[in-house]
Amino acid sequence: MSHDSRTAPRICPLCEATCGLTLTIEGTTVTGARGDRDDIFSRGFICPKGASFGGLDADPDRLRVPLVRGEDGELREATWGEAFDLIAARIPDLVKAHGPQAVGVVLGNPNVHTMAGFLYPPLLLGALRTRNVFTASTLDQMPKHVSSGLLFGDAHAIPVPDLDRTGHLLLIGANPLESNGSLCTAPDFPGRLKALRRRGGTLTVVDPRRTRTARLADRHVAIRPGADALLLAAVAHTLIDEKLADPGPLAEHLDGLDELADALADFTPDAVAAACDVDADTITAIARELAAAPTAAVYGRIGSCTVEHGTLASWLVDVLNILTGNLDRPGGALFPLSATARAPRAATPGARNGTPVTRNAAPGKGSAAPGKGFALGRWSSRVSGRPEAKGELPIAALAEEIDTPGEGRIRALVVIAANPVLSAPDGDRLDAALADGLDFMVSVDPYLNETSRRADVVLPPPPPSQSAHFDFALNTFAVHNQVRYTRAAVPLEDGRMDESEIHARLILAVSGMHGAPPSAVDDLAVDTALTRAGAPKELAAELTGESGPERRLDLLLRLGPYGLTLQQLLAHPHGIDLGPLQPRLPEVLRTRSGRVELLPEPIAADLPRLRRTLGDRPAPLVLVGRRHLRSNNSWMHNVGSLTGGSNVCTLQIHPDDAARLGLADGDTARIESSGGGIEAPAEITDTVRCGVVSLPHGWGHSRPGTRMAVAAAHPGANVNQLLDGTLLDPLSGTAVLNAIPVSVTPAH
Ligand SMILES: Nc1nc2c(c(=O)[nH]1)N[C@H]1C(S)=C(S)[C@@H](COP(=O)(O)OP(=O)(O)OC[C@H]3O[C@@H](n4cnc5c(=O)[nH]c(N)nc54)[C@H](O)[C@@H]3O)O[C@H]1N2
Ligand SMILES: Nc1nc2c(c(=O)[nH]1)N[C@H]1C(S)=C(S)[C@@H](COP(=O)(O)OP(=O)(O)OC[C@H]3O[C@@H](n4cnc5c(=O)[nH]c(N)nc54)[C@H](O)[C@@H]3O)O[C@H]1N2
Ligand code: SF4
Ligand SMILES: [Mo]
Repeated sequence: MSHDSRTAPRICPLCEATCGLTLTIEGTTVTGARGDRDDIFSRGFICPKGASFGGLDADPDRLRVPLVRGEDGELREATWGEAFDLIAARIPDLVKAHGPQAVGVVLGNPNVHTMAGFLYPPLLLGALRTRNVFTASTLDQMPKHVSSGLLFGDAHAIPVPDLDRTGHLLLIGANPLESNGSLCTAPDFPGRLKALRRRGGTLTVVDPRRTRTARLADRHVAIRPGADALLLAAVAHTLIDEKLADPGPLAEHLDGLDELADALADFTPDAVAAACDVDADTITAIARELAAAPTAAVYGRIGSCTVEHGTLASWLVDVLNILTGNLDRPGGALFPLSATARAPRAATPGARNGTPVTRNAAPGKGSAAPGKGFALGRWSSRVSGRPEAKGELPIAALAEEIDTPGEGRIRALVVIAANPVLSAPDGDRLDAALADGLDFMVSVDPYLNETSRRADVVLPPPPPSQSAHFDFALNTFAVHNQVRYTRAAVPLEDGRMDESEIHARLILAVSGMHGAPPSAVDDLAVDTALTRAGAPKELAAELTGESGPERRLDLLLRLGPYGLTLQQLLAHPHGIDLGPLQPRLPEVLRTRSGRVELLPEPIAADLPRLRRTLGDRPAPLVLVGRRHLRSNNSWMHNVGSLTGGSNVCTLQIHPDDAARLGLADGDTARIESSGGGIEAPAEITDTVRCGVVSLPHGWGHSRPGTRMAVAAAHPGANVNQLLDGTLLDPLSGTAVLNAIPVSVTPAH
């Protein structure tokens, strides 16, 4: 280490595991990253992405200053003043001329990994009053939100498996050994699964691929893709049929148990076996194991969400947790309580210093007060009439909302931390819509990539070393209640703007308040939060912090269930342990009945669609996705240390299928589906089951006009070009990204 070398803690923002890192810093450059052994949650764990923090942080292709499109149509570097002046000159006029729906907003995945991405988008949407809101959720977990909204009345009440205490984990369509977990924040997920086995627990993995996670399991069920809802329905049926269903103390909060039994009557193991390609005995065994385990948790992720019956599968996951008495009990699936969650209604004003008020809420007694419930389809998309879910429209419908003429068409787009040209279906159509169909587009993005290259203004946030970090969203899915905050490890470089300030100035610029100080946005947010919480306005004067976002964090902590403060977090740089997950029913319930509604009407109405698939002839070849540990969606292919090796865009295919189709390892394969065709090298492997091929997503970096040199050198193919965006899970509007019928031939 040189004389000016120092270390600083930094929570890793690169995936949902939220590991604590110790950065080594020389001058203002991050030269190393290791796992922080003192971190109260991650205890030293790190993965290759975290270890490459320095490389990602210092990527020379990161934009340093805003880009603005000139008269000549080319993007050129500009000052922050010019960039916001242009936004203020264009967006309010478009709204005036065409109404609020003329502005669309796209929010991408990294918003869950930045403070700005949590604190400001709600205010942006409030200012714009547009219904044209699209996020990565409709490529991801929206089915789970809908299922939780219907079951519990709160789309954000998502139970997470109690990984560290469960006796049995049934894991469906998730590969945490590559993804490090999702909707289940658990640093060192692999170690936690191994610990489960060591303490005598068991793991069942349902996945058409023999993944690294499946290889850890006691039982791997290589299901036919897209059939999980059928499998889970048959497991639920078996529990009921064999009188193994016992919700235990949950029973007093449940509505619809008898109706559920009727609704699932047709889904016997024998009836679903052929469609799942899983024999009936295995299905029965899964049910019996689940019922017999001292505690168990069912957990489903991408492979159970981004499929035709994603909401049904997501609902059935929790139906199984409920039927086996594992919902809301230690070792089962529980609702985390984060430090910035809104304090439960039973909150007592005396809560202070890390004692959660929920313990005073007399758990297990009767029903919660009736809530507002959860409504679906309060409005629909203009062109194909897709219902909203959670205030969002399907991102697969974004292109048509731009390129279809008529009243209410999107004419301006604000894209924050999203790359839908690669991550959403039919990027070619969306790309053309962005190029030809928009009057104005803004991207808040550190890179000039496949999507931001179409923007008229690109606003680049600073690299993560120069940003503070707090996990507002991910702590609500954590397997252990805890709280950690890290300030920027390196001062903001000259000419940079903090992402929070970018968001605040953007809000002012679109809402006719251009030129007002960004603190006005934070002051307004503080005031609103105090009003909503019924807290005294004087609290605003007590808040501490160096910046608007810090003061807002302080406020949310103070209003939160543990009554913490920013100063306490700063005094504990490795985090504060808030204890294992606790039962929280009935206080989490927001249904109109104040009860868990086991068979909500929209679910009951969708079951016939599932039942009809029992008679379908399965497609001979279907496509599924996959993730690689050294990658993340579409934006991490630009760092040399993370690319290459097995992190490549190949078509994985079973040897029998390859032989049948005349493909040798390394041959270029042509993959076609109803939406389009692409080519990729074949990788012959028996880790995919027969009848299934797999391509990773986030590739296809071959478009001109981007500025990501490493990625462009190994572009890969965009799997989402196989889709035309019409195939959705109807209840959630989530794009079907797995179990796509395809044909594969050798390319000529
Ligand atoms: N076929 C297929 N498609 C998929 C999936 C799949 O499994 N299969 N997975 C889907 C899933 S789960 C998701 S979540 C989506 C993700 O899709 P998107 O939400 O589009 O996310 P990314 O592809 O990760 O792109 C993130 C963008 O944010 C930028 N960015 C990175 N860091 C920051 C930052 O700190 N601030 C800002 N403002 N921007 C930043 C990156 O440069 C990039 O442009 O992809 C989906 N697409
Ligand atoms: N390294 C890395 N980590 C990531 C990401 C990344 O891109 N790379 N992305 C992050 C994001 S945004 C998310 S949402 C999470 C996702 O986290 P996970 O859900 O764990 O992600 P995947 O690795 O895609 O695992 C999905 C699994 O489902 C399987 N599958 C596909 N179709 C089906 C099906 O029909 N049924 C069943 N049972 N299984 C099926 C696939 O073979 C795959 O193994 O990962 C996050 N972490
Ligand atoms: S597991 Fe996720 S949070 Fe942990 S170091 Fe790797 S990328 Fe970062
Ligand atoms: Mo995701």
